Amino acid sequence: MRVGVKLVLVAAVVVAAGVMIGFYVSNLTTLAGSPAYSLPVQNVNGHPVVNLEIQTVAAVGPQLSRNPDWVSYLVRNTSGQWKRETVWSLPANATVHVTIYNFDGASGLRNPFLARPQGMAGNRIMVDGKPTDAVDPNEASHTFAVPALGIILAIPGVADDAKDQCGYAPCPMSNAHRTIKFTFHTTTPGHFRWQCFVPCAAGWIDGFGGPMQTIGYMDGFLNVKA
Ligand SMILES: [Cu+2]
Repeated sequence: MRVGVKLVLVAAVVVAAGVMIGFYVSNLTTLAGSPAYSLPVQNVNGHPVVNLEIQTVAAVGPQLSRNPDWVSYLVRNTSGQWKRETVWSLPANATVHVTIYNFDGASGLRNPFLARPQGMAGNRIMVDGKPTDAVDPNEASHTFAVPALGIILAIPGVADDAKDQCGYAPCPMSNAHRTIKFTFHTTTPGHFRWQCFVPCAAGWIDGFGGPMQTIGYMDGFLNVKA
């Protein structure tokens, strides 16, 4: 084959691969896999306040997903039901009180720097009622991070030998869990990605496939609206 023909073929393959990767990424980074949930907003002296309740689970279960063994985040709606919806609509310039109930064991952080909570009020979190400004990196199950807002925190896991561990989600509060609380503030309107940075997707290459890269499990968005 002539060199010119080879070059044209290589260029065509590179362009086709680029277009396919583009479609793949745009599909993953839009609302694929998760409907949006608008959190109820309270008005406290003219200031919007939102309570966000989340649970993190080792296995999402057949009731909530056709991938029952995938690790996941769930949100509690106003009727008290846990939903696999990770795109959350919030008002701008609001105070957001977050409670995370973690029912999953530890996977550990690859980057111990992420063990120091940052970007929330006071740069600290409450872990089982205790104020904490550094989590043991080996204890982390997941992180909740909103890179564009500078928010990152590690979620400590349930001990391996804990009793009454959750099988499939939604997990009842009677199952072993850790409780993490913190407050952050939204500012300008925008579409902000949030995600877990712990390679927690068991059975996938380096723990980063499947639920780690699919909106509706370990990733989502904050739709901050004016
Ligand atoms: Cu995770």
